Amino acid sequence: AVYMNEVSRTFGEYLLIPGYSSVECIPANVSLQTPLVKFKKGNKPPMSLNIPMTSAIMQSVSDDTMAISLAKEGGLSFIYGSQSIESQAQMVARVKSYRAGFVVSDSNISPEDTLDELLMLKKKTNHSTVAVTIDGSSRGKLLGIVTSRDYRVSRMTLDTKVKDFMTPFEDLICGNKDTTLKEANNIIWEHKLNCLPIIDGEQRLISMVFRKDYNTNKENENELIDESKRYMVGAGINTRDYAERIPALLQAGVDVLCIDSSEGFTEWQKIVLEYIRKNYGDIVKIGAGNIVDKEGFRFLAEAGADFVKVGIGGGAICITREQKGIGRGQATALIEVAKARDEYFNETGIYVPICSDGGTVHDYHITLALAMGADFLMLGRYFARFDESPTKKVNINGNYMKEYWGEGSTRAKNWQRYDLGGDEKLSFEEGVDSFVPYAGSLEDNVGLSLSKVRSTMCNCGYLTIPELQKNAKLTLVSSTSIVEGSAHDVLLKDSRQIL
Ligand code: MZP
Repeated sequence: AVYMNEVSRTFGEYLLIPGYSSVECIPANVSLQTPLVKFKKGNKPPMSLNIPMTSAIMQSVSDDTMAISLAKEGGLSFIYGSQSIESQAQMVARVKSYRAGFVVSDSNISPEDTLDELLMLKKKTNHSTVAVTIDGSSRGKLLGIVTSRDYRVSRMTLDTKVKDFMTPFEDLICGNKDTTLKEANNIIWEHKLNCLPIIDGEQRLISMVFRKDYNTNKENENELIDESKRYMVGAGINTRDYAERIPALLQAGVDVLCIDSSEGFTEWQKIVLEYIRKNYGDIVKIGAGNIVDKEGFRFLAEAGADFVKVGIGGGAICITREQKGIGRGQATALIEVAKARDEYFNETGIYVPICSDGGTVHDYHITLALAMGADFLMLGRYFARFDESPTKKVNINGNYMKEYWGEGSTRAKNWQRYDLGGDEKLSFEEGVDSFVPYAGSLEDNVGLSLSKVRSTMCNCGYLTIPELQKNAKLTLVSSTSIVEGSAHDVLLKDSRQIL
């Protein structure tokens, strides 16, 4: 056997040392833009993220609602692959057919409002037509559907009430008052309707969104949009049904794929990467993984991966290390793979971005991962806590929780992610079914986490991720200095834990 002399370490064992900050080094000047896929020296990456965050390829994390919300903040979701090809492709198509726009009003518009009021807004913003929709995240009941035919302004008079130009429930092809937004979107997709659903929550319109062809007066400059103003979205695939799944996802408009596997240093992944290159050349972008050492990185980079995912056994719901005794501390894995990525770049002139996947617990871990060389992160537990994740919010002993389960749990039944060939189904679990504390909206939380990342970068004196990667000074911490680092030797008045 070969013994690795270095101890396998986690993020919690490191801290950043602050450095000199110039007066320009303020959070507002920090850019978090980062490459998503490989590029040649001297060229610009063909795809980048505006913030270094992607959401995990998991049933309990990444559906179309999550994808739209995260793209609005500048990150990217990989829609989970442990579902039928058809339903995964539908989720992708829904993200792609969602029109990037802006919210004019959050609460003041009701079905009693007249078209006149809508037209006033239209005039103010110099737009030709309007569509009304919720801001993407609610799973409320459907009130009605407006088709493009119905919302043409010329058909309406100034005193038409909003509710009068909603298609009545009875006229819906297969929806009714209890149809959820998800089901409505299915109807729209299935019948190729050019329309946006009007949904309530409380039987009221919640927001108005102007469609992509309008000028916007409130834009999030981070929004992750390709040229036609559609949000970018990724999707997970497996090494079994890829030849059927990939064409369906591409047809639905997916921007980037990722082979989703608990252990990716395999010939199976090479076969899928070769399939992509043979059939689609370099046009289709695909990530691979997960690996935890330099050999794994090199294997996938040489096989043609557009990015490589790092991390085995560090996920919050993961019990792979306990069950099988494989894995590596996330920090140690990342540091070694980042070095291998840089060596590969020096040798070949090709930069293959790496993604730190799993084990991010505190916001400062995001900055540490970037400093250790990650180009972006993939997070599961983090996003599972938000309104936008697809799971139930439940009240447990007075506290709200969201469900979060692993892809290796019997609940997910994602055998493809774990099997090693043959016909055997999973014989033991590698993941758990759990709750995580409910934390509110994605927008608020991502905003807060990234403000911490930006201010730490400024404390260290860096305005970009590449500068941080190149120059960061990191130190190991002893267990007693960890104690020193949180409130100590005082009696807390408020004992709530701040995560
Ligand atoms: P975390 O952000 O919750 O700590 O970790 C999320 C990552 O854990 C996922 O992106 C995936 O790589 C990994 N994962 C998902 N399911 C399991 C499992 O059931 C798992 N073991 O390890």
